[in-house]
Amino acid sequence: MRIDIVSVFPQMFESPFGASIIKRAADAGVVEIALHDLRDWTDDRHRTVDDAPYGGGAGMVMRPEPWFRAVEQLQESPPAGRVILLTPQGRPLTQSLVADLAQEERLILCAARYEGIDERVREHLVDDEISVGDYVLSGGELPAMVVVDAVVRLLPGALGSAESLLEESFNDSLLEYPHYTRPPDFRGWTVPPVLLSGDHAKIDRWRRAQRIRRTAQRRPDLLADADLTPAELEERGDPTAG
Ligand code: 9D3
Repeated sequence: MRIDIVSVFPQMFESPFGASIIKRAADAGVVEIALHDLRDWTDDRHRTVDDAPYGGGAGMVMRPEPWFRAVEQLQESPPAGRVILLTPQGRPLTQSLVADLAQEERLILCAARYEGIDERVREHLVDDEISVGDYVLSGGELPAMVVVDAVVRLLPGALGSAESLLEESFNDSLLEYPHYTRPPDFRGWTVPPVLLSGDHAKIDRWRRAQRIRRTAQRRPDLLADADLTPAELEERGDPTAG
């Protein structure tokens, strides 16, 4: 996959992308990431990317011209990219959207700053608008990094094979079971005896029960999508179960 990122702060991406899985994936040729400075597509001496809002009001609005010039120039070289604007008004990023993005040959991520972006960019340049959650950040750069991290780890060859196997078994809408390692007694806090029993069927049952319990307690919204057996639904007291 090729990923182009357009931002007035392209340097923000360098350190996170120079470490961890994204670096490994780039080194392995799984992904190619190109950073672009939006100001390179301005035409005035001050490389201005914003202007006052029509209709008045506080704050500045990002001008349309640099965005159109940037994205149209990037699109001149194939393959065509899916153009994504990171914005608080976008559709929430979920693992299913991430999996969908991971199918693309190329993404063009637009990370904006300032109070807003000229509406014509959304209407006529962008294919998708994505938000990473209902809290206020100061720009689209961190959200773009979140999208890149979540997508790249799904690309074939990005994870080690052990990690890839784990990935498959965890896409079932349940939270993880509790993990323990040595020592068996740390400051008087002991490891659940079942994990030391060597009875793997019993351990599997315990972990499964822990996952369901934990999901019900912390993220009941996820349970609706979880693949529970009729017996597990019965235990949860679901009146629609078996
Ligand atoms: C304080 C300004 N807000 C007025 C209601 C609007 C606003 C504009 C720009 C709020 C945040 C931002 C910058 N954020 C993003 O560009 C952004 C974002 C976010 O803030 N939260 C979650 N996902 C995203 S994706 C892009």
